[in-house]
Amino acid sequence: MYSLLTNLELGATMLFVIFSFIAAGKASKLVYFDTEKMLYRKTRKLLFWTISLSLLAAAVATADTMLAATAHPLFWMDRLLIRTPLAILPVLLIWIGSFPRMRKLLHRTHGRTEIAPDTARRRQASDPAFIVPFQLAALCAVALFYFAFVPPIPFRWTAVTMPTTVLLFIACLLWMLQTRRNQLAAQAPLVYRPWRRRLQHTGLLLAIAAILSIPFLTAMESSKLPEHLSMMAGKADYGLPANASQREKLIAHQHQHNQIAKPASTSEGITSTPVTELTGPRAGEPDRKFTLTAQHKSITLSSGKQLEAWTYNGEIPGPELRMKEGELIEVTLINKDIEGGATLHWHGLDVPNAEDGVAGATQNAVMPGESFTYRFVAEQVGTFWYHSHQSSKLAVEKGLFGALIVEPQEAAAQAYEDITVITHNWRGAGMSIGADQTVQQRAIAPGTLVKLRLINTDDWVRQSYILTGAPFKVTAIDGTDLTGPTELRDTSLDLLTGGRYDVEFIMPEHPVFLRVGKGKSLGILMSKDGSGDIPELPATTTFDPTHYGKATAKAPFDINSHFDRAFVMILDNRFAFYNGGFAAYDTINGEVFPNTPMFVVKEGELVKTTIVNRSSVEHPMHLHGHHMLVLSRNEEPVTGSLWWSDTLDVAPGEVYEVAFRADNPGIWMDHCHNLVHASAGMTMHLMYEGVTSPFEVGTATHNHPE
Ligand SMILES: [Cu+2]
Repeated sequence: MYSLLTNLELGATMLFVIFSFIAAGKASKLVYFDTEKMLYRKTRKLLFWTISLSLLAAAVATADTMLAATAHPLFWMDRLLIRTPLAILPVLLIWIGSFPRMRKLLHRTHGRTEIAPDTARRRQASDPAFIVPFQLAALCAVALFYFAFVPPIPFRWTAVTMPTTVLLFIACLLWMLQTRRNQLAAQAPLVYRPWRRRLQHTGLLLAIAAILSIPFLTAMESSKLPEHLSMMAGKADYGLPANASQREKLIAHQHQHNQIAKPASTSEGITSTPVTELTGPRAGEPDRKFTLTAQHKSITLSSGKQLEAWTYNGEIPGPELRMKEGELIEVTLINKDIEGGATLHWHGLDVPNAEDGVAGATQNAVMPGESFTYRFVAEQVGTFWYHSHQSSKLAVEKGLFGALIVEPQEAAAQAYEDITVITHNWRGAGMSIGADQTVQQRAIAPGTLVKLRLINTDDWVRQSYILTGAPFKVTAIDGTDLTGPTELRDTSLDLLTGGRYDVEFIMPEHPVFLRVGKGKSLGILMSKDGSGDIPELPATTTFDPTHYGKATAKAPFDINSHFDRAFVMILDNRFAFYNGGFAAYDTINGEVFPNTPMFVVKEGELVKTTIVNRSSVEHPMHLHGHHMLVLSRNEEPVTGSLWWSDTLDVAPGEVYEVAFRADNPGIWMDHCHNLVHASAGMTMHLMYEGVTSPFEVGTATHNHPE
């Protein structure tokens, strides 16, 4: 519904821009026609444009009103209060000002022949009250277009008043020009000189372009990432505490520290802790050791396609790291020859901050010839993955990732077949499960419990996984077990980048097929002997975690809890400047990095975030170091099993309320895991008060986390 209404509104806006310009041009030219017959004909045609503009304005208003009736205010505030009036007002003026004059002129020129319009007709045909409403419609259409692509959300007065002032100024100017023309027309017939008019228009456009180019080029230049930039220097957002007196205190605090250029050790009694001290256990013999060597390698996929990959240990994906709950893990990263550097980030594992592997925030990128050792205790049981968080878009695309599985300490009551399904889109070579681009065949004895661990590592693909041939349960989301999962059939499990589902089923006598995508060419065929026919694709519905399973575990907090901070994260798409470029970017709270907000929290606080996706595409929002409890979607509380997420699929038009306990101090990235978005600035971070980082990003450093 949201996409339908916003697309309707946008389509109507575009047509309104085109139609209003045509109508304004036609209205302005009326005075130049040298016979009354022509004047009659051309005036009558304006009726068509009037009705068309009215219908388009009505479409904009209807779409906006319907949004207002169905969606959260952040989706429609600007639309209903700014864009609808911009479409409706000029059309009303046309009906009030132009239409009666148009009728009068038609009445006076009806049935006339080739005679030249007299003074009275010329005055009527250039009356400002007749012509300017059409010109105003074109002007408002430009403003409508502007507000559609540079929405003033989060609301800022200047973002609305400045363009409106310019609009009013130009409207006055148009009125003066038309009054002048009206006076001239009264004196003598005006001669239409197309070349002169074109020259005038071109000159005017060039002058406007020249004037606008100054702030435009300045903004483009100043958007370039600096040589050195500390992650601690950001636009601090302290959220809004529920308690009023606390809120006042925080607002005062906010004014004081609007730009945190120095360590955010701001509150009384908080001492500063560098990220480098927030490590896992440094001493003690590890229970498990891994070494991952980042290196270039030519790889042949199962389809025979060749890849120049970036690998860990020469494998794509990198080796699966399996460990047991509670073990002390030591992983040494060696960078053999990845020129741009590499790191290791444990996606979904809430490790101590210094082990999080984000270049420029928690460590420096590991350059060729260098190494770095990560140590952490594997505390969460479940399905995770690791990847480089240095130039992550390119690194993940090229192969610097792998699965990470934490098994429970005690062996499961029932033995099970454990299959990791890590899917990836190799650029130029297509989709695969690991390096496998064909159907895998596995022999599994009937009666066996099978666990599939689905991991989507793609950039920018909503991947669907469909299991046919057996009823199944979704037992975990993002590495966290669900309680009381119920059986599902004909259900598509869709994951955005970074998300994971664990699925379990009992192997029947007949074949079972896990389909990756909708075709038959990629998937896993499981049967008694590994052979058999691939079942046809049934009609499916998409799995919805908001009302799945049974609530058996008590939530540590819920939608009615008292939250110490409440943040709002608005995802949108708008024209913006980023690192010396100007384009339509995916934004957080109207900005791209480094102007995105930095959510500041104190250790121990209970934090709620409302995530609103106003954009036209989905965003898998990934918070490092914490799991978010999903409280509600579209203002409807989540029921059933508790749903903890680290990579939340936020579709266009959706509003999620999520909450977490700030129990893992550090500087934590919070970004869209469509890495193409993240690398274009859709990234921000969560900052604990008192935590400092000696690391920097910027063009003069090696650190480029996305
Ligand atoms: Cu995104």
